[in-house]
Amino acid sequence: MSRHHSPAAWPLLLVAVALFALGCNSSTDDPDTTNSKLAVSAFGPSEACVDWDGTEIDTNGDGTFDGVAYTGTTQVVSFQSTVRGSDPNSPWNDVVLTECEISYKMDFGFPPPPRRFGVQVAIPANGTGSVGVTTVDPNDIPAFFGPGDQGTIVLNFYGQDAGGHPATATGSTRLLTATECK
Ligand SMILES: [Ca+2]
Repeated sequence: MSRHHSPAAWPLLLVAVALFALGCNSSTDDPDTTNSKLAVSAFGPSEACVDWDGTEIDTNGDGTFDGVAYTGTTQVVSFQSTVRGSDPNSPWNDVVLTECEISYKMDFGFPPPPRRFGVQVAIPANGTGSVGVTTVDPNDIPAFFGPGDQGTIVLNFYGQDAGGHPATATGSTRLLTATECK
């Protein structure tokens, strides 16, 4: 480091440092997160229909119904990547999501507990991806869902891009209940 900077050079140096700091702090070039912004673009089906009363079943094969089976809801979640920054199509911006956390907000009454589980979905830079997710666990239905219940299912996905930077995506879908779901 030179000891011979003239005082007149300091203002220029300060401007350079300030510009550098701005560049680091802007959302376009944050080195700690991926440049691939992930949107949840669709749910298929668009809503989670919970068959709250289940289906009567014959568990012991004697020809009469003696139990109830519940079917959870599965939805395909689609993602869209939009890469920001200077090198939009770099494969370093390809993302793999590996974890999903689901929480529930019921309009009335108690929600089922949150769930966290592994997923595997690749979303190329500026591309799309999709994954099937069990949005309502069948084991939660008898305890938490009844006629007319409605709510919102919130899904948080976690993963990283090819450069190891954390990546996230968040989406939500409506939950409704019925005695018959398609
Ligand atoms: Ca039913």
